Amino acid sequence: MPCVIRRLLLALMALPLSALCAGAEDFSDYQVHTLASQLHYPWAVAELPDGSLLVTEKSGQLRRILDGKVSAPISGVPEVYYNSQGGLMDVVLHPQYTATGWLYLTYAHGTDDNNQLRLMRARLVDDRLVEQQVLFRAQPMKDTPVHYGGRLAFMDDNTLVLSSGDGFDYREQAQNPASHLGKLIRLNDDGSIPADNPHIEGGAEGVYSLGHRNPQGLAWDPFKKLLFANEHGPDGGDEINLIRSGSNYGWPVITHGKDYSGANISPFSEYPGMLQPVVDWTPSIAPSAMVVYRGAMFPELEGNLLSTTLKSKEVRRVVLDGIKLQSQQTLLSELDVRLRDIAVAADGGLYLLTDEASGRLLKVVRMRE
Ligand SMILES: [Ca+2]
Repeated sequence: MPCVIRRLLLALMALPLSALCAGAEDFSDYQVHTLASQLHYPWAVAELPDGSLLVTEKSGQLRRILDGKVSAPISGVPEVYYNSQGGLMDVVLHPQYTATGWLYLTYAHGTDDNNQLRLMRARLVDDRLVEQQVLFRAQPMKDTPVHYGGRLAFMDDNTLVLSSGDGFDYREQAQNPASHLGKLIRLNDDGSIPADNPHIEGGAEGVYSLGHRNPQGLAWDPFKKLLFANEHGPDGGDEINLIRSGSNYGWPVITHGKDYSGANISPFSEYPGMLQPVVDWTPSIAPSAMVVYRGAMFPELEGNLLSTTLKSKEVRRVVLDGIKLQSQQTLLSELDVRLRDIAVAADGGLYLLTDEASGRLLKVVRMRE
């Protein structure tokens, strides 16, 4: 039965619309505009209060985009270790940016033999970064240029969650609480450790959850007060997890994926004390970023999880029933391009970044009559 008819019937029966239709309406009547192009592997976008946009390029530039004009690189960005998946990664604004002026950047630092994920904050003054402070250095150092994680999300209490990948060759470290590899890290906005972080026996500073592989998307839902993370599995086993303080998400003890050789990584897909994903994507879609959609422009997407993907070249829409998977839908696959980031604009539109050597910043808006 078409949703609109169900709506009418349900309205007549005075049932809540959420009973059948919430979030399940088709996403249509949209347009995609190109706001900027020739961005070199852009990784993250953040909207400033004046409507201009900050974009990171993996090779180390932070640029500001206004009215289609792309600025020269903003000065004061730290030198990054640019190789393979390493480079300049996320940029997010402090939740009270207008008052505090802080913006936060993640990046790979070091050399081929000795590198790590770092988090810094700084203030932006006349297209210069000033008052730079390095707030976090993932330990121990590693010698692979991959699996950094590197995504940031603020929660309501001004604490900041940072995803730290397993470094690929170090997957067992995801279960070692003393290592930052394969963890989510929670910090105060000044980099100090929140007093209410979980107590994990032998845990490294800031560890909030364990057992992650390469978490690429983090999304805080201010309505439901829930934190979601997506991550890359190996061959199969990509996941969305609902993040609970101090919990273990299983990698590499439990997974639905296999090694790229086809070998089993683990005989287990469940284990006592390890949480199951909300969504398992086998085969892999390679999720990159994720948002919980809360905005005015697309009411049909309200509360949905939207993940950009690299391998399957789409925005994967996940509709939840409470905290359980209800349905999924592929959006924007007609773009036919690897997508690296997604962000919700102040007006409720969607920003997307394409993952290309000559990458684009796109904005998805409602079609006007
Ligand atoms: Ca898992």
